[in-house]
Amino acid sequence: MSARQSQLVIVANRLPVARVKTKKGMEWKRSPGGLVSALTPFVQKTGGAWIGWTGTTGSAPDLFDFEDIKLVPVGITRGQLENFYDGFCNGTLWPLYHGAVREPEYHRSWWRPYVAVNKRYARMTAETAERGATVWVHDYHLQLVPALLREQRPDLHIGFFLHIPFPPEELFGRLPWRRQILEGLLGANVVGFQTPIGAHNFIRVCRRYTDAKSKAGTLELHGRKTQADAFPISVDVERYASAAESDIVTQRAQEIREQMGRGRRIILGVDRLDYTKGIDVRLRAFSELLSRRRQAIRDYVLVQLAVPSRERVDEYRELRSRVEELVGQINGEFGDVSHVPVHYLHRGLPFTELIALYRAADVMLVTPLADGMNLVAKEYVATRYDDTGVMILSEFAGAAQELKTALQVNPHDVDGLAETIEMALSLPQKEATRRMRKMREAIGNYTVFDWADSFVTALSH
Ligand code: ADQ
Repeated sequence: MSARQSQLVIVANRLPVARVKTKKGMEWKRSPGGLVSALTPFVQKTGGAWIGWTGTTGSAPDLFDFEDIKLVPVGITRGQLENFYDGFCNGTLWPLYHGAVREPEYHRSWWRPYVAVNKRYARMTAETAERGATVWVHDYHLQLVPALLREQRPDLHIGFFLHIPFPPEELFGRLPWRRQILEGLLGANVVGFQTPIGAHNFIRVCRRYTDAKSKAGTLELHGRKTQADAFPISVDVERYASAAESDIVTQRAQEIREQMGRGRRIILGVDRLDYTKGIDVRLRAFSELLSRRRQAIRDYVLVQLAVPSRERVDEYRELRSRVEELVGQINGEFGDVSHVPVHYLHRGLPFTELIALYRAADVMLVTPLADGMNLVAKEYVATRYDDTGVMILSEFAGAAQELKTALQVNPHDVDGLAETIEMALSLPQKEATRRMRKMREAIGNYTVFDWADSFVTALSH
């Protein structure tokens, strides 16, 4: 065992840092994103460790300290990247857990590397955790780690949180390795989900496919107990709200409005370019709206941001082509030299630019076909400090459980979505304010820090 062990260990697919090129050469920089900023203070406070992949294949660098966190890099080979990550994680689990919106593929040649990589993470965690330490494992890439770790280190408090939906029995039951996955998760003391539905689905399949018995949210297998519960993730509400009120963002939002055309209504979509996010259906709905309201074409503009994602996977390359073709069709059919109906950006934006867009948008379109939570929905609400703006939200995003006064839609229904966009654009101000105020109350002061706190507290009981 290593001489420097830790009292709190985070285990995630990725490390909270990435190697980036700077003027001084290659340097490690903290990765953007809510999860990293939520967990960092916890780990720092306890002098804890974070185990994860660096994002590049080949041999892993030695462990190193970064901002008071001990980082333990896990090496992934090119073959594992193809079979474990692109294959089993993103070709089997991702579509299956998202309601099989794409057909999941089941290959034994993907499963074996999944087991091997999970074993490597478990071994490295066992070497890193102090006696009686708390270990928090994240997401669908590492579902076997809790039981593998428990075998080696029964003294640990092990928690697992799933960031994506946990599917219902009729879907989960298709997985050839369903029992192994469930027994893997049941190695944890606490298994957390984004919504109560996820926890409920998990308890049901454990009763059906394992020998576990359940009572009031607790499962018992071989005399060991696992609590299954919902811990909805949130955002750093204060950070978004104060950025939204800053002069620089206010000015930039005003500029965006002017550039888009004075008086024009701005509709915004912000997503990772993923087939679960419903970007293509959304574009078809916008096209439908324009064809119904030809006299008002110049009144609206749709801004769609799409962060590049999983570009090695065929499905994702095809999705990109389909989305870009649809954008081209809409602009070709409804645009003219002085008006472009869809502005499409295929890249990540700096934080202040993103917030300025949230502030400039009259209508926010969040229409995933399935989504664990969807942080974009909560980010938009957090930036509406003046209760302005309207949000259209998919019934199938975890966020819909909390943001009940959003205009909720079935994201598969092109006509319904076109009608809801029209309704959003003509919603009386008073009604829009009432709805947004309720959403802001729903998020309230429950931040991503409270989320992390409540999970760690549940784990320490
Ligand atoms: P994701 O599927 O990645 O997360 P989401 O929750 O929407 O989805 O988070 C996306 C993040 O990327 C947001 O913070 C957003 O601001 C940012 N982003 C998107 N487009 C951007 C752009 N063009 N420029 C800059 N930033 C951009 C998974 C699950 C979700 C769950 C989260 C957290 O799929 O359901 O909410 O984990 O648990």
